[in-house]
Amino acid sequence: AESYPNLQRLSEFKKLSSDDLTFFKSILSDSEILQATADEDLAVFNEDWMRKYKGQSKLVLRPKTVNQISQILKYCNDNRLAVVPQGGNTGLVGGSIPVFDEIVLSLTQLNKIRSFDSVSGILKCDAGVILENADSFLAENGYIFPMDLGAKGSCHVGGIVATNAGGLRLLRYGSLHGTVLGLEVVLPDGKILNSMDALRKDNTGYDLKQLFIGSEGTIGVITGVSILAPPRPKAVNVGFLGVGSYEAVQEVFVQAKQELSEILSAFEFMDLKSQTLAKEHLKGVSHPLEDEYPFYVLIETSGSNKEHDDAKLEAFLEKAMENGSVLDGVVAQDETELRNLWEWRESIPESSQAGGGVYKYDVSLPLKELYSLVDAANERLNEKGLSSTSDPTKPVISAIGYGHVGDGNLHLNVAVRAYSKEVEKVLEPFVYEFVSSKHGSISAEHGLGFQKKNYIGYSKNEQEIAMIKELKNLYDPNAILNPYKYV
Ligand code: FAD
Ligand code: 2HG
Ligand code: ZN
Repeated sequence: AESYPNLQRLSEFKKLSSDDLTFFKSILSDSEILQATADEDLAVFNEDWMRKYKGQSKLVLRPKTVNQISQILKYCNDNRLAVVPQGGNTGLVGGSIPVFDEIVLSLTQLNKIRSFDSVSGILKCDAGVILENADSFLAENGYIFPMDLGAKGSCHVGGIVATNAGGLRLLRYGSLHGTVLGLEVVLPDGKILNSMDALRKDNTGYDLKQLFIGSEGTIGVITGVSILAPPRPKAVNVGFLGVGSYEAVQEVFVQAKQELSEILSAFEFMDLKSQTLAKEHLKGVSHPLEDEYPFYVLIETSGSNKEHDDAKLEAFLEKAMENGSVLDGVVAQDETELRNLWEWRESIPESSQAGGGVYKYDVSLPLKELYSLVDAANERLNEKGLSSTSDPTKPVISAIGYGHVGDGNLHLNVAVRAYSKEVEKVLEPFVYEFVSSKHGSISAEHGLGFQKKNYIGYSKNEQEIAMIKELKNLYDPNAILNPYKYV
């Protein structure tokens, strides 16, 4: 993990004292306070999922009530103690962990379902509910959580809202800016903003909750979420297709939209190199397609009538194979096969860092040029002589591309044998300049966090950045929330 030689701890932040601990002990029980000791360095809370960033917090608070969170923030604000809100710590931009000695405010123990309305489909829950648990609860009631992602077993409902995560179903259910109907947020001064009413329609002035969706813990701590859940589809199909070129991926996408229209629920693409890494990682599991193809597409349909959906999918595949845009393909015959096909897509983030480390770029680009960034990155790494799949003296293993084609969102992962400044300097700001020149976004879904703190200017103009800073100053004038990150 990285150290930060060019970054100074801000002296205006107070260092933790025994008085502070006395206060926290007065409002929290022993199990809600974790302190660093000689044998406990709190690594789980100090280090990120990629093992790329590492903080030095000596204190983790895990309150069970909103009221405790309000008291904690008020105290920290009055005493200028810096705080990092943390959910499941699966974020991929170094935003969820401290940089220096900030207190970690973990939401893990604020984890109750509050209510569910089975007529409207509106779920109200604490921010610390794990996404998979929320979805299992909804499944029991015939509903589905309107977003899904590979980290579902660890990430929190509050965490995905704080990052405005996109995920695998955005194509179908839209972004959290639409599905989140209400939030409860504790502001840095301890005030509780209750905006949990959860109305589909409410045009009475500014839509305040939107400010917190995607704010990455910089302006308030989300404690409650109201979200609109759609009915759980009765029929789900998944197909895994081999495709000859990126042009053909686009053709398949257009055909899928036309032929499958309302039942299309995911359209993901992967390049060959991503599958090569996944094969190494999923040792022993056989790949869905026998032959290799330059690109693969995972397509999912979700509907209410299995026969109808099967017929549509079959007709689409027949056409696509006839006109040559799809070269080969399999369709899952049961739940196990379906999960297995998804595994070849969902395990890529893990596979790409299994060799030692990974530089991740998560960008929006015009669909036509989505893959051009992967080609450009590979060209640049090769030019500099940094990349080889077989030569262990080269820092880079390979640069792979995959992602949510349906949303115009590419994931470029540069798999490395170890994190190195040399590789990072070759990739940054190169990648951000490339994306900006094509009028894309340097973060489609993972956020800016720590990784992209100096690069916001590639995607936001001066006036936008000034307004972001004004909002931050207004609500967090002491800047105690998630410092050293993008604001
Ligand atoms: P954390 O990682 O703990 O925190 C993320 C940020 O939110 C931090 O800045 C933190 O300070 C803040 N935060 C967390 N909780 C709160 C809160 N209650 N109040 C205020 N601020 C808070 N992302 C996608 O968009 N799409 C994907 O498909 C996707 N797939 C992934 C797959 C894997 C295997 C992994 C590891 C990550 C993936 N991600 C994906 C990244 C994604 O950002 C996170 O998984 C998720 O959104 C973070 O939730 P979390 O609870 O772990 O939050
Ligand atoms: C995904 O779509 C996630 O799998 C993670 O957003 C992407 O690891 C990545 O770069
Ligand atoms: Zn993604």
